[in-house]
Amino acid sequence: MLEAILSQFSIPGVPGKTEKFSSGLINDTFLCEFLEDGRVRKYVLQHINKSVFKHPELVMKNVAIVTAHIVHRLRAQGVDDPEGVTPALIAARKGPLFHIDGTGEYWRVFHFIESGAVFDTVTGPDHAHEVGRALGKFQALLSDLSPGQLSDTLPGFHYTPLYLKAFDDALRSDAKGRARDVVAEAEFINARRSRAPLLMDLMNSGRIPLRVVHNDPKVNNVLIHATTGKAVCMIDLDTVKPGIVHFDFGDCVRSTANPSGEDAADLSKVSLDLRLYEALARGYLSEAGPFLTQTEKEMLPASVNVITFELGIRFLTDYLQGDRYFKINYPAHNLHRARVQLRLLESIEHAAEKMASLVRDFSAEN
Ligand code: GN1
Ligand code: MG
Repeated sequence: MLEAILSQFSIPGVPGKTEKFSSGLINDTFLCEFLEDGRVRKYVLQHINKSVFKHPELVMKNVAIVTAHIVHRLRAQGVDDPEGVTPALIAARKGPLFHIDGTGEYWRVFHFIESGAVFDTVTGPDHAHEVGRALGKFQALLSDLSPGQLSDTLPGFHYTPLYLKAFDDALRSDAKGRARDVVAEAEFINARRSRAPLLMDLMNSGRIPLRVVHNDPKVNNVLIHATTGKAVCMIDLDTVKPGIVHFDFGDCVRSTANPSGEDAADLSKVSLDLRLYEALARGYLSEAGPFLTQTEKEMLPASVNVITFELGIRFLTDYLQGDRYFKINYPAHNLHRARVQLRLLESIEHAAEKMASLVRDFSAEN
């Protein structure tokens, strides 16, 4: 079946091995080999999850605009082979850049970036620095792309109050009889409700600009060069759309500066590692510092708190609703994921002052 789908794309050579690839929680991804002139070339085939992305054709349009813009900018900067260092789409034989199969499902193919590796957890401060640098560079490359050119493919995606409302509703209706499992977590969330609108209010206040942002820059959405350890690029661009840089910074830190990861086996070991945070923030501001406004910089540390709170609520709500959104590997997976984020949030609260002072220092340097 996958071979029939691959045949719909303009890929030279003869198809070979195809295997499941990536640990993403939303789309299905495959790594596909093709034999071309005696050489094996690899491609990434992806199926778009339509229950999350309701308008896949708009997602594809956004991805096409953003990847083309980055390729163009890199070429202008003297990079010879931009397709080798940033995601680039392969044309479909009939349609534009994607294929719709007989059942209405959407597929697309990217060039595989040979030099890159992904990690589900951070390996140390150098890695964190590179993750931050990749995010800053990504935003910088897109800082001259007008957000109005992109569609809002996930309305309300980082509107924390909406997630809080969905959580309240799920808890009240308790459709799966799981509310009794989340009593302590619900209390923890309740005590922090007032912070939910912080980023929304900032975005709507007009005090900071709307930009093109990634929206999902977790640690395994950053490609790292397998031998040099340097950042190659950001991947997983489906969520790219207009937003504020805080959605990105907050998500990147909550994912990268938690060394035990989203699936941490031991909850008591979950915490924000300030050394990793420092390295990430330094890397990020070395690239993003020059184009960010003062207010944007000042609000960066608070975004970590809100986005971690948000993801904790999202996982917990999905658990209450019967795991409809995030892929799971075992029944209470989303409950455990929520507990990890909420535990992480506690440690972020304790580190707030130090986090703010580090960003002030790096902002002064850039
Ligand atoms: C999802 O697709 P993936 O695994 O990169 C999710 C993010 C979450 C993340 C948590 C479209 O990202 O918002 O932060 O899981 N993406 C979407 O691991 O909901
Ligand atoms: Mg991903």
